[in-house]
Amino acid sequence: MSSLMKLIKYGGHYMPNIIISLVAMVIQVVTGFYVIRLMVVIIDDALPAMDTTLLLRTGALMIGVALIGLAMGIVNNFNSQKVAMYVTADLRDDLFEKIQALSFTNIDKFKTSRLITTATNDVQRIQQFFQMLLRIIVRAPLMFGIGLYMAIDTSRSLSNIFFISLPLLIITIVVIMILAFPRYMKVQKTIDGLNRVTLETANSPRVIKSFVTTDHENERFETANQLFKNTNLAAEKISFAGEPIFMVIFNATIAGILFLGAYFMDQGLLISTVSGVALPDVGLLMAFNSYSMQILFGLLMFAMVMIFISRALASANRIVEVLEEEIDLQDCVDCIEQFDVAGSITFNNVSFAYEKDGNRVLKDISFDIEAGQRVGIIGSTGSGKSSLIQLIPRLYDTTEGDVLIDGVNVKQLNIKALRSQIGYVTQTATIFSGSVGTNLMMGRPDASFDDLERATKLAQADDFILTYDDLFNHEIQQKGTNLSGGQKQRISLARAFVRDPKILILDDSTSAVDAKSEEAILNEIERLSHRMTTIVISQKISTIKDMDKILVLNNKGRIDGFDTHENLMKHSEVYQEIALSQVGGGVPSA
Ligand code: DGT
Ligand code: MG
Repeated sequence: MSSLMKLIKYGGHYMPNIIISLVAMVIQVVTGFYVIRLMVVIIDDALPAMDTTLLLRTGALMIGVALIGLAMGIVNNFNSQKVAMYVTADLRDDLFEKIQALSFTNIDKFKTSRLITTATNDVQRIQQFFQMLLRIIVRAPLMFGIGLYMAIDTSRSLSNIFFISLPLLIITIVVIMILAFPRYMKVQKTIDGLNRVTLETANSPRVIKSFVTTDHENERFETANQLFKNTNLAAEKISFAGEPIFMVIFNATIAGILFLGAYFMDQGLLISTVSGVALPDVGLLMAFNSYSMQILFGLLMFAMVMIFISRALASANRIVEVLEEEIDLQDCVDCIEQFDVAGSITFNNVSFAYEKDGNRVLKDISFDIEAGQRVGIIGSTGSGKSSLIQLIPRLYDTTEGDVLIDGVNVKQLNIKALRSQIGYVTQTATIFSGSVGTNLMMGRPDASFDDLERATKLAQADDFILTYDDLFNHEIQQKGTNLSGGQKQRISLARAFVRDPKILILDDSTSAVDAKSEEAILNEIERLSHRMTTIVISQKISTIKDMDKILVLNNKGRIDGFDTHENLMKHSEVYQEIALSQVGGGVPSA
């Protein structure tokens, strides 16, 4: 419940709307009761005395009061919708901000599909909850409370019926609440499963179609979909079952009131005397009946609120869990905020595991790179090359040991300032929808046209970008689907060059680029080496053999050598093996 309370606090910014909404609701409820009173006047006073003036006056008043009730209902509805929309928009903003701040370890823990469900579906449930809350939460107890008071005031003897019906209704509500909550919690989890399959399928349509695994994907989706349907049904069944039970108790109460009323009248009770004539007090019975309906409707609404609360509670828990997740990769308290990276990099006995107590993918790694050096990294797939370089911009923290830049531990540097001086081109080129320009300017938002032109030339991306009529305004589709693999790589390379970084890290970033362009890129890097330190990961010896030094990782996540091509050919078994396997691939022997 505390998680829901935390979200309710989001309503604080919209107090005026909440107050208007609640006041309108109170007036609406009061008008409902006033209409009943007016009805009693008509039945008990106007009709028996055939007082047409009173009848018309009271009738007109009834219509007026009912219209006020209607208007207040609209005011309440409008304001509660507004508050619900605004609150959830704020909540979504906060969630999005938080998700962006999460470290990779945090994201691995939650899983992407879960974060998507939380940012969309869970927030949607909170929106529904807010709408319900402002429309019903005050109305239900008011209808119940005033109704009960008026009913008892009208007839104590008839009120005895509530000793049976109210406990029955309350027990039903509590049981539904207890049964529904855990089921709704499960429903949200199965939506995560659905999202996971949908995400994977939508992300890789080409793989699925070319491997003709559509049937397999359909099956996976079907399973997830069935699970969702069944879990949802199990939860909804509880709410469905509640409805007829309520209606039975509801109708039985009304029948009981009429029966008791008739019985009392038969016994000579509930008689009123109009103009000296003793008549059954029909007005009283009708009024009592109407108050009872208000009481029962109040409870029914309360039951609905409970169902919405149990749904919202499941979602609120999930939202608050994300909002309160401790980001495990934090800026230090006394960080060095402003610094200019010169470019030397040191690893001191670094070990690294992706999960706490998980497998070490890097073990006891130590090396020094001087500022301005060009360093190649090679090793078999899965040897830990990508893992290693991600520690430099501090995308992950080391499990043991330290990474130093210019002799300072990266943990003591302001993360943003550190990352802004590193150009990191990831192994899979990630391109965003927008234009070529917006993609490049992610490297540096204040980049000029000349900067973009220079960077595209360095990345050998000018040959295709300059053929576009609209140059940097050229539209890129989502995930860069209208670009070839090599074009995507060159745009992401250019994005790093735009930044004019002090440390440039290329993770297999020229794998899809033709040999001529790759050579040109490497030549540019050599030309710029006085300005930046460069680390180039590659599977190909031909790409890195001319680097100042080459770091060789073995398949146990340890360093097998850190030397020049010539020396490694003499001393590193792993390097020799790789070289041997690539003979004929343009690798001259040492
Ligand atoms: P590559 O790109 O195929 O040549 O391989 P490397 O050398 O870049 O390997 P790397 O660093 O991606 O992976 C090393 C090990 O770490 C491998 O066993 C897979 C595992 N690993 C990689 N990324 C993640 C991750 O995000 N989470 C977890 N739990 N494990 C990961
Ligand atoms: Mg890799």
